[in-house]
Amino acid sequence: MAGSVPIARSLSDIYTPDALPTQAKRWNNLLAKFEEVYGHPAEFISRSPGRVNIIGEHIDYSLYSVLPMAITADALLVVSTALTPTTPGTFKVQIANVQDSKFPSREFDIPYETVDIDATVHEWTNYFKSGLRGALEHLRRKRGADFKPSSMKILMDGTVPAGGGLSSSAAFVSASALAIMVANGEHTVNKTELTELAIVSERAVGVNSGGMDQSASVFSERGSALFVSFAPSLKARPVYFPKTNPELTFLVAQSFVTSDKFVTGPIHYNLRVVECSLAAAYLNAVLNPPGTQLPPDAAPLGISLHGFHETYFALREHGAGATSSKPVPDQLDELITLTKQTLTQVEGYTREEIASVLNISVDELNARFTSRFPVRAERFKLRQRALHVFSEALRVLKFMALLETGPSGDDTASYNSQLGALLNETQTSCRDVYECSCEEIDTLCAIARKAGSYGSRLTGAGWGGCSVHLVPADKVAEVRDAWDREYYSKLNLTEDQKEAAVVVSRPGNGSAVCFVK
Ligand code: NG1
Ligand code: MG
Repeated sequence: MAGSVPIARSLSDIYTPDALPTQAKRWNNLLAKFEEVYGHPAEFISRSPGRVNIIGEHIDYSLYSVLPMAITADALLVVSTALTPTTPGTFKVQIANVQDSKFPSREFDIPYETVDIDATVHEWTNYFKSGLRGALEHLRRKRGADFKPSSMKILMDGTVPAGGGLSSSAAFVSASALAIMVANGEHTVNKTELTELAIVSERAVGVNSGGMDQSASVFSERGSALFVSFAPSLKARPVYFPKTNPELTFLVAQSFVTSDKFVTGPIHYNLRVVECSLAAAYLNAVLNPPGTQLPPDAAPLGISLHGFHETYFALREHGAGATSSKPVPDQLDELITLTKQTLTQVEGYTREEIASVLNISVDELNARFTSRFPVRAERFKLRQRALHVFSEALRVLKFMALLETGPSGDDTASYNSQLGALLNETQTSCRDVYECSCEEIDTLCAIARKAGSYGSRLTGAGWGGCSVHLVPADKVAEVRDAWDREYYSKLNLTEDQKEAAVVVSRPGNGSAVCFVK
């Protein structure tokens, strides 16, 4: 059914041909391991992939559109429901991981009504539990308050590197939510519903994330990138890259700097989300006449406390901008100009300064903006964060326009350079304005550009993790060699790490369910 998560009949429905031999071996091992651990065969496997983001960084939580694509690496949950709960009023979950030394097995008796998640401890099963919580809330709304969830035995295998910017977390949460739906008899799972519940659930682990990763994980289609928009509601559509000569490839290169949002959230990721919300609220307070200002929770999916997008809608209708007929790129240009005029303090703003413009007390500001996801900062760089968001949203639109027009005539080299230049501008903005890059990523980008990459940048949250590079097929070997020589040989990498350091990323399929015959 269109719009629902596909039920795969064979592995070739899920993976690209080049990945099949490795995946077939992995799936057989997994099914055998399930029998070994639980003593009987599994019923089904739920699958959700990681993603690489091509362009549109740190703007999803401000509800601007992004362009990611799914990768082959994924989270698999092998499941059976042949398990009887032992405590009245609860159901049972047994969960094991193929990497059991790193992720030990757990068993939970969970009350029908609530799933407790302790976001203060770093525990691998919290990602499962957050998918569980979201899926059960969804099922309870659908089936009624006396719904009794099914018990489950699970074996998990994740191949997306954790903390590597390829979104292992969203793959795990989406695959978990999907597994829970199927285990409870929902074989037709709506992609939009699954994505929305995965987005909201993942915040239970303590990161105030946007919706790009879950959308990419659920909706992606082989051979295409995915244009995801969040406002006024979640929409995703495949986008194809035009044929060029030489052909374009995306290389994904690990920096091996692990950035864990769970640990660094208060000074990195969650702080950026707060800075964006504060900047939106500040612009709204200054630019929109009193009486037209927005309620603090106006954004869909609860994504942003106070989205730029809504600020702009209010602006268009009542305020300084009042330009409703302008096309979106012009609106963004206008927001850039207004930001430069309004948010003039380069050194940032204190809580007191912001509270006084919003006409609230500092306590109220803290309660409204920094209580659910705590942050640590003396000053909030509202100007820089807003400027990154608007310019990045604009770059996504320019990139899309280039993809839609395609190259003119045979001159694909200059076309490729234009695409690449936008990626390079993103990296500069992430590094200097949003301050979410790191030296190692900057180095990887510089090496790649010198060896023939058209455009190189961080992908995902940043502060480490992965980088993505738009490289013509005939320069791939050169770029790889340069990284080996100038970057990887200087790290103390294991053979496995060397093997996984660089991948040619082919856009893959999104979530799927596969029943075991
Ligand atoms: P990573 O850390 O790469 O999973 C995060 C967010 C995205 C988005 C990007 C930055 C989660 C689940 N994902 O990705 O929503 O904001 O950073 O563009 O936190
Ligand atoms: Mg993540």
